[in-house]
Amino acid sequence: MLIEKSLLKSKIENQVGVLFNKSIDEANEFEIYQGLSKALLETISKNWLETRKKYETGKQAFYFSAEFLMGRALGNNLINLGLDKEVKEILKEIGFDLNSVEATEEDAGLGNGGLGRLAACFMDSLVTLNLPGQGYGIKYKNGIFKQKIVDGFQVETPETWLRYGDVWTICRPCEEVVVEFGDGKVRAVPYDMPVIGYGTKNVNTLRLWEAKAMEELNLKAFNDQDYDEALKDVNAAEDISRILYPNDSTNEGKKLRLKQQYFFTSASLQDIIRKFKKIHGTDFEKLPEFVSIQLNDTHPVIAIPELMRILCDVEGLLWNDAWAIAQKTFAYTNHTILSEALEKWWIGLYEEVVPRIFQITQRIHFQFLDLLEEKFPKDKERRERMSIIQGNLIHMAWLAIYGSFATNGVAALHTDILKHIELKEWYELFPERFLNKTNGITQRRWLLEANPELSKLITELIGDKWITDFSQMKNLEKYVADEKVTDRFLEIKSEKKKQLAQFIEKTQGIKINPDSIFDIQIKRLHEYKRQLLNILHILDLYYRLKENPNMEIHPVTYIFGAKSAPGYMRAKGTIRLINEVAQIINNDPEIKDMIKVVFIENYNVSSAALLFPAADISEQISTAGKEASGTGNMKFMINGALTFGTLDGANVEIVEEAGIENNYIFGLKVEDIEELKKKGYDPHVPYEKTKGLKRVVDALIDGTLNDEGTGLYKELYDSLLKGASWHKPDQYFVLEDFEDFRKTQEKINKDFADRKVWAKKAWINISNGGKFSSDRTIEEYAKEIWKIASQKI
Ligand code: 26W
Repeated sequence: MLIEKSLLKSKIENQVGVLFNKSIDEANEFEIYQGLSKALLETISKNWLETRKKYETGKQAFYFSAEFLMGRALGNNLINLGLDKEVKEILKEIGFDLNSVEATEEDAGLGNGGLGRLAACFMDSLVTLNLPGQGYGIKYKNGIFKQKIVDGFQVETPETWLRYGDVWTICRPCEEVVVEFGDGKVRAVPYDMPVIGYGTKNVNTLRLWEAKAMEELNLKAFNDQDYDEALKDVNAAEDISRILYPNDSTNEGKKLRLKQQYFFTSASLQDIIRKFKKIHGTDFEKLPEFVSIQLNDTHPVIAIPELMRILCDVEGLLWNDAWAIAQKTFAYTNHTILSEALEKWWIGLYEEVVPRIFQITQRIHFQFLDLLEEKFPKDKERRERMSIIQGNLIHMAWLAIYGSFATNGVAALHTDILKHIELKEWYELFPERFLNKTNGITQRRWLLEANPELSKLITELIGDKWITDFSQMKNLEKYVADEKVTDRFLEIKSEKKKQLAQFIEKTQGIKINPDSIFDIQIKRLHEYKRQLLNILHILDLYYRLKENPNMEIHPVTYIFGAKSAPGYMRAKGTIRLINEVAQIINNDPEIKDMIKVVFIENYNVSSAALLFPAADISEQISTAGKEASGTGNMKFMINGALTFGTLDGANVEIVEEAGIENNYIFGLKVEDIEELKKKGYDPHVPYEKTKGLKRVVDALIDGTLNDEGTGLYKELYDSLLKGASWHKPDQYFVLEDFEDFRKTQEKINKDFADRKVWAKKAWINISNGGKFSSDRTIEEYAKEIWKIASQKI
């Protein structure tokens, strides 16, 4: 064991004393949380240091990401350290409940959605596999906003996880660096967060940078009593790490965002180079032998010209030598094909913010044009399509592919679409650079921690190896015909549903029936994810029940959780719509609780941990071709929910593993959509001919529903039937897919009644989830991209 129980207990007492000058009986839950966390930090501190030393001399991978959606640390760390039972007992002895203590921790919400949470799962897998891998990101003072629902509308309020500091991070002033912008310099101060692995002594590091002004105060202005002026530079510098951009769908092209990107990538590279030089001197050709840098989407791609700057301007290398090094050091992951999300920077802004980097980017651009000319002489159109700088815009994805040795998509279908459609010409040019790395999730947080009841059953049946080797899950499959086992699964599911129902009643005052079907859609709100399709269907079901009160259905609870980008009006309109429909249905006595609709306020990592285990149905209904992978789909699957979805992203691989007959697949496929587009899609056709569809679509504008004069519902209506200057009507095929959606929902509703058959399907899904561990994903990155091997301390 890592530490004796009695010793840990005294450490906690001691830390509460040091931090708050209180005795245990005076402390409150939050103070216990902090004292306990510091005691754990103390306990792992030697191992952390030893891990760092061990990694120093060999090859390391660095994950550059603008987002790390870590959620809470305490519960996860306790489980990974194997101390959860002991600590529960210790806290009980001193009069505290571990769950309540854990609940006082704020989520570290340093991410928007899938991309940020993936980075967090990767951190967990890297350390559990003892791999020398470190994360680099930004220590945002405010993470993703807190969502309040007021009269059905989303209202954003600031998130303040750092209000009382963060006990888990430690500051390292001696490793501070300076980052230079066109308009001056700022200090980048590193904060390290330990990443604790399961069943290993290794402790990895997530390094987050905080921006600080060169001078803490302009004293002269202060003495002249000009207080605004005195703090002007301080605020301007600190603005850089003040807030996470709450957007995961459109490239905003904002100056501050570009500053953030350059800030953390420059600081991280300076850090890496300094450490490299300490061991290897100025032998920079060796850099790719010791360093691999993964660029998490285009957000950190400015690192490529920045490394060129460091190697050429600071270290004095020749351009061509530096370029060869850079290209062998970087690898790039693409997470989306939505063109509005592909980052392009206006050259005027880029030049103003980072003038030297602009010159370097231009040189890379011209060098690339030479390469194109060589490979495709006189092909002017190709050159125009593939130029890194096009007109006034710098294409960061193009820069990424050219400046790296590997480009990967995040699910098989997604990578195929990149290779053969979106990035076709790039694939033609560099076929060897394109790879697939299907995403995964950590079973430690999403099964072991989130669903201890199911975890216990699994361990009883197949032992506990699955916790670090998820392919073991396949051994569960032989119990599919064992009704004692599948009945226990049903009991556990029912227990998790009760727990969620309690949470919903406590936090939102809505009573739901734990015996109803829990049909859950939780993810960022976006048109392509089609929450609108889901809610229109619910409204249709409601109308049909009103018309025909004798209609036989199994009671069903539809649960949504989603944040919308603050400026994304259609997404906000959809949230309002869901809440209004919920109001209508939940308060209609005629419905007699046959349907309930719940919108979970402020969906985040912590509430996700309650939602996934309680689901019967996992809604994964994006327009085919649009969801790069999805990772929520995997969290549902391993908790025994059946996928109701389109053949999109990783859904394809989920049904490949678990069988299409054990899930519910509906709707247009990628090829169908291509064909329909060619033929010419007119949404008025399904609107008119699909029974009941017109009624629910018209409800948006005929006075049935009321958006308080905001025009939000009219906007939704128009998006479906009129289109807009930038898109055709119903670009996400909501109306075309409606009929099949409804038919498949009806089938689900019928099938649910046969509990035994349903349990078998769920069990087969659980047994075949092995592929979707981020351990598997990380092993692939480690072997095929980073070329790193485990280094156990
Ligand atoms: C520039 C604004 C912006 C910010 C973030 C645009 C796009 C993004 C991300 C690409 C959004 C994102 O989270 N993408 C998701 O990445 C997951 C992890 O690979 C995938 O599972 C999801 O399908 C993908 O939408």
